[in-house]
Amino acid sequence: MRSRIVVLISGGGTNLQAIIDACKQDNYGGEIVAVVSNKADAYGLTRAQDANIATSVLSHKDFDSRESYDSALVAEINNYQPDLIVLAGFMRILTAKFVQKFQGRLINIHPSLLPKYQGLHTHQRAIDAGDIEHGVSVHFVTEELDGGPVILQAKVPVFPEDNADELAQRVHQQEHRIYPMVVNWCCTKRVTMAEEYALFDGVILPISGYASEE
Ligand code: NHR
Ligand code: GAR
Repeated sequence: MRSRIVVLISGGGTNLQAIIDACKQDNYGGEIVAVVSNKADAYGLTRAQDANIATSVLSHKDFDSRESYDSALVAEINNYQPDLIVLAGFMRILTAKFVQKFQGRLINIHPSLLPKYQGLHTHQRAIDAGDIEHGVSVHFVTEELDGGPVILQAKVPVFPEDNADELAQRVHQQEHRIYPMVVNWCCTKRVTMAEEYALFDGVILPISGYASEE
């Protein structure tokens, strides 16, 4: 049985698209049962509808606190009985209560080599710091913003003439390679979370996540 995936988005949904495409493989471990956005105009909603996936919009602007928004979000997600919740460009910080409900079943893709550059504007910050490499991390979501255990990272070079958009594009290409793969690992339980660690085939991963030896 394929794992049931709910994807949370706020925007364009190119990572969502990469996962939608991966789900078409016969041997993929999961299926997307719903896409939930906090923004009604997110283009990712169109991508989901085009793939015949259920969508819902839950705007944070209709709620007067983070707690009330997150309770409604939990209820909405639970309608779909997911095994895995995937943040794909979801731009609202989640409360501790939300995270606790789904801990170990909740992953995010963050555009930096964590623990560097938690939070926003990561590409500009990497350029401003003069970094020669940058990248992307997939991690389990915990209460600590962008602080949960890393599952996998991919690196890209930073070239001297890069602006933030060019660098973001390079990072995006890597995001679309690694996120569908990690989602599959979570669906098949190759990757799990125990305490504050990510495990791969039952073995604790190092802080930078899985490193292929091939
Ligand atoms: N929630 C928790 N508890 N833990 C994490 O690790 C989370 C999270 C929610 C989202 C994604 C994250 C990222 O990859 C993520 C990880 C939004 C903000 C933010 O500041 C920061 C990090 C991330 C997502 N959001 C503003 C807020 O007030 C709103 C910004 C906006 O709307 O543009 O929520 O980078
Ligand atoms: C991605 O680059 C993702 O890493 C980043 O937003 C983009 C979403 O693109 N996530 C965050 O910055 C989370 N705060 P997409 O909507 O095209 O997948």
